[in-house]
Amino acid sequence: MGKITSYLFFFLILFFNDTFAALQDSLKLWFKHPAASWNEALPVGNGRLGAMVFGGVGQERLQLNESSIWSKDGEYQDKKGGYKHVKKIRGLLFQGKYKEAEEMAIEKLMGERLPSGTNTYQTLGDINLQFDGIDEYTDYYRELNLYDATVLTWFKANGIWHKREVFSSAVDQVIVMRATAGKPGQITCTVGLTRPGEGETITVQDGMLVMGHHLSNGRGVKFEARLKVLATGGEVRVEGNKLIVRGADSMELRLVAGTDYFGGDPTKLCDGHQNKLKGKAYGDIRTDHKTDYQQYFNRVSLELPGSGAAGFATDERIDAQKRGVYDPSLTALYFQFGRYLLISSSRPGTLPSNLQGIWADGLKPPWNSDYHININIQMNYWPSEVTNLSELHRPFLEFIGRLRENGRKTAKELYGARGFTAHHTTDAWHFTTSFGLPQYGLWPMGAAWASTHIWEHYLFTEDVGFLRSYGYPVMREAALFLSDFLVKNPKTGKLVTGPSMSPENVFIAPNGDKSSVTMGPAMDLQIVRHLFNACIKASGILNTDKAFRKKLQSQLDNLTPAMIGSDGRILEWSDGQLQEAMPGHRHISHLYGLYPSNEYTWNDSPEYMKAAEKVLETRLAHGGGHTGWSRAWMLNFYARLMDGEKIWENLNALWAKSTLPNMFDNHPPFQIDGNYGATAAIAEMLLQSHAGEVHILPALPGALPSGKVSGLMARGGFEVAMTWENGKLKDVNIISRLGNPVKVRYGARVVTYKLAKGEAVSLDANLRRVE
Ligand code: FUC
Repeated sequence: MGKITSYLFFFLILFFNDTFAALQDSLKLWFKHPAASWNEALPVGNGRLGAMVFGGVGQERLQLNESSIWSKDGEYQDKKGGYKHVKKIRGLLFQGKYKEAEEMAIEKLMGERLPSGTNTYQTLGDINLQFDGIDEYTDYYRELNLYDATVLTWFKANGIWHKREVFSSAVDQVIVMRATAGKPGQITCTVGLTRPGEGETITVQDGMLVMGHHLSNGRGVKFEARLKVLATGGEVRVEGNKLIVRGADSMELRLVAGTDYFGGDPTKLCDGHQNKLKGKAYGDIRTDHKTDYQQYFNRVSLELPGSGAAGFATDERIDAQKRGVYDPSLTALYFQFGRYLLISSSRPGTLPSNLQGIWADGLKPPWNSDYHININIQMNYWPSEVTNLSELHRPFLEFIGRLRENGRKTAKELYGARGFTAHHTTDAWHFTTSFGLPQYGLWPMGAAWASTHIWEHYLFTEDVGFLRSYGYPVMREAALFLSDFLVKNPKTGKLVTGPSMSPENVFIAPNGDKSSVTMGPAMDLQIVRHLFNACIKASGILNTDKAFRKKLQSQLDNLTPAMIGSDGRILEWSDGQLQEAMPGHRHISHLYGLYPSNEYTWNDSPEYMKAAEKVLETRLAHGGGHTGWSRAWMLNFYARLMDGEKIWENLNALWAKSTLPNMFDNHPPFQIDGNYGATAAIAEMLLQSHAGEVHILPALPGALPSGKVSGLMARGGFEVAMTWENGKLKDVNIISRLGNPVKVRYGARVVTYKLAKGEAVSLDANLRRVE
């Protein structure tokens, strides 16, 4: 549909159906039909308990998750005595004998999974509802309201309105659904609880549906879920392992769950949740949920006016992107949806947001819905600080520390090194070894990259207590591994990592052999610089570890620099003779120094910025950015390159090619990292702070000429609000949350203001103070 037709359609809807008009809002995902598949269902979550709500009419399904439901069928084992072979493998690599080295690395370093089963995140099960007498319906509408984190379904059946609300409360640790109708006695429903696995027990106890299971024959997680059904009017009775509600005025479902993952007893945990809920009215649960959720969500608002597309259902808007329909306010919706997903899948004390957040169907979701740490889980947390959700970063930061126990053993056994290491992926059981194919598995940099998140968290919060008691010790151990792992390249005398690889790419050696394992890939060296510099600064702040600091500095001084090839691109592998086997590869690892690190800036290293631009051009020319997360990473690169037009182009491509009807990112299949990565990029387009300045509107696309944002955070603890018009800054307000002076940049203009803790400064377009 063209732009003009789109507007016409919008006005027609307004004119003929003001019901829709009343419901439409810029912060709602809404649809005119029930979800036909999981990718159309809508997510709710409290960081731990999640549900995908289908919005069915006669039949409704809530697919449930609990973030610690993990099987444990295999145990990953470090290859014994791997360290004895590292020197030989390095020697072969330095001689350019890549194939030989890789074969030896497979044999001597890559671990095994014993027994061969895979550990995986799994569904908790389904709530199945069969409503009587309401198969025919009209006036259907469903929405996910990002203001109050609630999914609403409503429709008319037999001339009577039906309304259903679903949310997941962090305060009460419960998923609630309430069904009401426009007339008393209209709700008759069979309620079931099911799970696709084998061996679950589903019983009725004290009038509740109770499901329990101990996964992997007692080796995995043990869980219990309880579903209570309350009805006003009518009756509730038990039939087999189902509950039947008959002729009720309203019906309420309350689902609680507990697992032994963090050491508790599932039954007692369920008791605790239920006791807390006893006597608590629906309205109070809902109000508490809303208040709790909004303390996070309301911190940031983003308005991007300019299209009438908010009058279209969300799936129609996403579909319209395939035809290039101009829809600027989709940016704000996508951005706030990303924040919603983080608030709903990562709360203090939970496991981190996994490859699918917490929303995964079945017993074997893609990639086990695990914690890939060669880009994916890091990307999940890119928006956490800048979009003012710093506390929600913690589950990831704490998870990194829990990798230490295994990671120390892996460091020692495989590389003869101190400290801790982890490879490309891990799971809820925190394995750290190298396994699978070298193309992805032989990369000991996962813990190091993840540990830089602790430093980024510090830069935004300056929480010295956290840095001292937890953050620095973790970062230090990750750096200690790298410090031991670095080795001198005999040809150059400079230090490199290795054996390692550039995630998950393949090169062609001069003799035509294809392989992945090498010494000193660019990304490794950029991670070393990021983490070592962070440790040097952190140990200085904490006034500790002088000798270690010196050691890191001397290693940094001697590290192989990132190199630019003869064609003007940053080299992905230090050996300039290696050719790319897949020039459009989805990983763009060698630009780590551009984002998420801050090694390259236009002011300090324009030659690297240009070389990074060239890398992106080539990747895109060969089909790069084809997975959602890859495209989202490109958005962040272009934000750092300050190229607003490329951001807009790639944002449109993300929606057109990699976004599912429910706005979930599409790898394909669904993978949540792209949602988070693009959310971070939208923030980076408006505000950056990695170069010692609070940079206002560094990469605004021409397609977003006017807008308003508040609540974005900058390093140093600055909260920033601003408006812009006709592509130019109008005004900006900066609050110094930590009492730091602010150095603010807009275009070429840079001004510094001294500010007390909590003090705000309002500036005009020339960065002059206004009262
Ligand atoms: C990385 C990527 C894949 C996928 C997987 C979960 O290894 O290379 O594309 O996203 O993680």
